[in-house]
Amino acid sequence: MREQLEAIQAEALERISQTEDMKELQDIKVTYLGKKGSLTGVLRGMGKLSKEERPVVGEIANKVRESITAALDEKNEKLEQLQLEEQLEAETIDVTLPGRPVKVGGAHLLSSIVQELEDLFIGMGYEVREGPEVETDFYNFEALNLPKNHPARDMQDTFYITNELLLRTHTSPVQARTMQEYKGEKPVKMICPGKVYRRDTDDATHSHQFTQIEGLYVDKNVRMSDLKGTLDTFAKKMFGEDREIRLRPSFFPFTEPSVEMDISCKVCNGEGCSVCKGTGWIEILGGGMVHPKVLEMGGYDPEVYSGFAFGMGPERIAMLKYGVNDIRQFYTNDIRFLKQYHKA
Ligand code: 2NL
Repeated sequence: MREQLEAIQAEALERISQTEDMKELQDIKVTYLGKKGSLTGVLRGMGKLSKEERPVVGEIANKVRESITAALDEKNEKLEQLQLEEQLEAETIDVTLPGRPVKVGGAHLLSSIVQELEDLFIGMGYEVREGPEVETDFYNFEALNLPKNHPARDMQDTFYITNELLLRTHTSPVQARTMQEYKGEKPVKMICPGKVYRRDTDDATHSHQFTQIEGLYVDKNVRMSDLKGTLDTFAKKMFGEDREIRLRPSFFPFTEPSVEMDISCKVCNGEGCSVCKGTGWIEILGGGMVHPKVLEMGGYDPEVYSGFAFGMGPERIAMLKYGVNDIRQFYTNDIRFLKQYHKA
């Protein structure tokens, strides 16, 4: 029996030393130490041994088991280590490899300009307010001193939805709504940016939908000089400290008196060129002192309150500032156009 045990031990250790495979190692363990394994088989036969032989053979058997178990454990550990090293090798990442570039979008030129204008007026104490694009005839026209059949309504060819509902032709209804909301109880100092609609045929300078920003300041003792100072500050911040402004008399139904503002041409510095059509001046916006009837309809007593208002088109501002020559560029989304104005 001793030879038998020693043979089993030798065979098992040999097989363990030969294998390089975890699964095979597991099989070897079962073959020798398992319930139906060869060592187990020999141990079962120990019952037939004499009383004297039994402890001697038992001790040998234990030693054999221990040595096989130790060899199995050692090999197992070695194979696990090997496997780990292989895995680490295979999964190595090169942290010095440059990353794949991520494509980042950017704001539309028009959005950037509107943002810039908002920041500028917020800096002068204005609040930014928005309102509906589908408006009532009342807020778009009546409240702005444009009663039904008023000839000036023709100036703004309107998209009507019903007799009373329309697409707003300017952002002024937001201001009319704000005055009503404030009930003549506190000053109004606001700008309202947003989309407006007019029944125009699209070409290089017209779009049936465009953007407007209007400003309104209503308080006690607001004067024309306040409007001039505000517009001068705006012009210099937007177009450069070296710009001059001038106000020309004009007409709007909702302001009296009304003005249009020009800035001195940056291209020729007032000398006259093709951009300013030889005049040295470029028209930027319109404005004036809020008409007493508009104040009254907004709930402000024109004997106590006065105000100024102005309106401009961000598309026009952007076209002048960046030399864009076709308003349709803002809406046709040619990526080559849009990309030029993405800040880094
Ligand atoms: C232009 C001219 C203007 C206004 C807008 C206004 C609003 C209220 C009362 C009085 Cl609530 N006026 N807005 C006034 C004058 C001119 O816009 O050329 N815009 C592109």
